Amino acid sequence: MKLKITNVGFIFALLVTFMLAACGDSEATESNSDNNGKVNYSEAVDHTIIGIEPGAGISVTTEAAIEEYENLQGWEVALSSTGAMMTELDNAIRNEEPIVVTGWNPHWMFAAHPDMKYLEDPKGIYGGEEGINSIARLGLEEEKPEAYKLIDQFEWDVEDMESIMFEAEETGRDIEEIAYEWVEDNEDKVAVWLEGVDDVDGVEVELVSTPWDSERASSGVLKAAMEKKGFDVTVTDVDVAIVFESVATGNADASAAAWLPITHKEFYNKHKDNLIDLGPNLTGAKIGLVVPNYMDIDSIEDLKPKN
Ligand code: PBE
Repeated sequence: MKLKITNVGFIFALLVTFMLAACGDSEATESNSDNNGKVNYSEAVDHTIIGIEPGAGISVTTEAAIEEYENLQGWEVALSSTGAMMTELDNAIRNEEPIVVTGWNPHWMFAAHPDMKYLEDPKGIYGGEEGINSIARLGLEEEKPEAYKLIDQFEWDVEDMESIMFEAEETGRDIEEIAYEWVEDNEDKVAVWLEGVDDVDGVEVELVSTPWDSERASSGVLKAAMEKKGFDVTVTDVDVAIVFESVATGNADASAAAWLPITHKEFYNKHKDNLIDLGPNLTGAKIGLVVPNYMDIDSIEDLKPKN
């Protein structure tokens, strides 16, 4: 008898411990549970995707995704800046909280947080493999053939671009400065871009680019390579819409910042008859919705509508 009471007491104590643990676990988990007892991540993130700058291609694409996926009914994308998104991502991951962000490669976000995944995109809204293309204005080939040739021959790899982005992120130094050094340190690769291009004497070239690290790196190396041949290169960072518009109107000579076929599709389609697509200067880029691995979902379709 005595033994039995002791057992009951012990079990009771265990139960209390479990109950306390369960309560302390998190109120959010409990109130966000659906019928299966699984966490409803959609409620937990307030049906909001954390995005970047309003002018970005990935922001436009995410608005399209919200339209196209029925299960994203009532969702919103919070647009602010890449820096703000990275801060929210850092905080969420530090606290193991759910978060859905707009993500892309090349970028250092996956180096900073390797335990993240792209959500599957069965409707293909974000596309598969993206390229970063160079585009030129009509008439550039005739008017500045050496510039056109060099820009057309500019091509490098994801790893090259990332090495510059990572170094800038780690050291806090200017991407443009590191891009110059990269050109000095990678003579063989740069020689291919310069092949058959005659020296010029201060021919001015206006490049337009976007303010993301990836494009600051590519425009930086292209500028440094062109300067080796005697070009006088200006790089101006503008919104994606202005990149396409200024090349199409001839206000800029060229850009190495066109993410295609998906990310900048809208801007490209609007202006494609008035510019020359020189094809990819980099292949193997990617965009999509990204979540930390501790979120137990795999697909955009696993998210739940707001109702
Ligand atoms: N990005 C990075 C940009 C282009 C470079 C994917 C954030 C975008 O337009 O979405």
